[in-house]
Amino acid sequence: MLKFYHAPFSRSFGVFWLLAELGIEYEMVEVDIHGDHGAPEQFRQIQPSKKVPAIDHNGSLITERAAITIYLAEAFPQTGLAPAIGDPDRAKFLTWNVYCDSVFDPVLCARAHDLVYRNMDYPFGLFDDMVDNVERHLEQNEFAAGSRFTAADTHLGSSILYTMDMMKLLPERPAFRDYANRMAAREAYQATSQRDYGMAIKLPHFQKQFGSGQAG
Ligand SMILES: N[C@@H](CCC(=O)N[C@@H](CS)C(=O)NCC(=O)O)C(=O)O
Repeated sequence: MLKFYHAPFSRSFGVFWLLAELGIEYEMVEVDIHGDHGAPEQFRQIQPSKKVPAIDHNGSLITERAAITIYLAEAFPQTGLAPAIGDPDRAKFLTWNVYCDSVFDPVLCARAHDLVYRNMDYPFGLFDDMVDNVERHLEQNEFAAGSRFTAADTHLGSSILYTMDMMKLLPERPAFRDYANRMAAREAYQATSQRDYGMAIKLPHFQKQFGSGQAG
């Protein structure tokens, strides 16, 4: 049995999209992360920082997006979304999954909060280095892991789409736009976006932001 702990319009979107790409059955548990103190206290038993996503697969709890993404792609190998050990794409598959959480996301959070720092002071390094690295990679590779779509793209793709188009934190560059367009054209991405939006507009937190509370 697979349970997916999710909140709409959040960092758990990439896993939501991956589940659609995998085409597997699961039960979704919607977590309200918009309370005065974030998610309810009992959610800490699932995710120690009370953050989504998390999954429970046959009693095993997995947290952190990179771990969940790699775990799911490997648990359902028939979908071909995880390059196996020995596959030349595996190095990039692992690197880019982890890079999203350990460099891309914290660098952009630091930028959003105007943190001024030296490269050597934080493990995630500098904004310009991150942006140039992602750009170089996407100029040379059609997908995160190289030449084919893998689960690393649901992670990198959702991260780029969200931070470039919604947050306006990642600068618009041709390589990012081309990649984002390729990702957004996927059927599973579009279906998941619609489902996620449908969930978000039911929440008072987002109704305030959308203004009317109605779907556009
Ligand atoms: N390191 C976690 C971060 C997940 C995360 O930041 N989730 C946010 C959603 S955007 C969250 O649940 N925030 C709720 C809160 O902090 O109360 C991961 O990569 O899985």
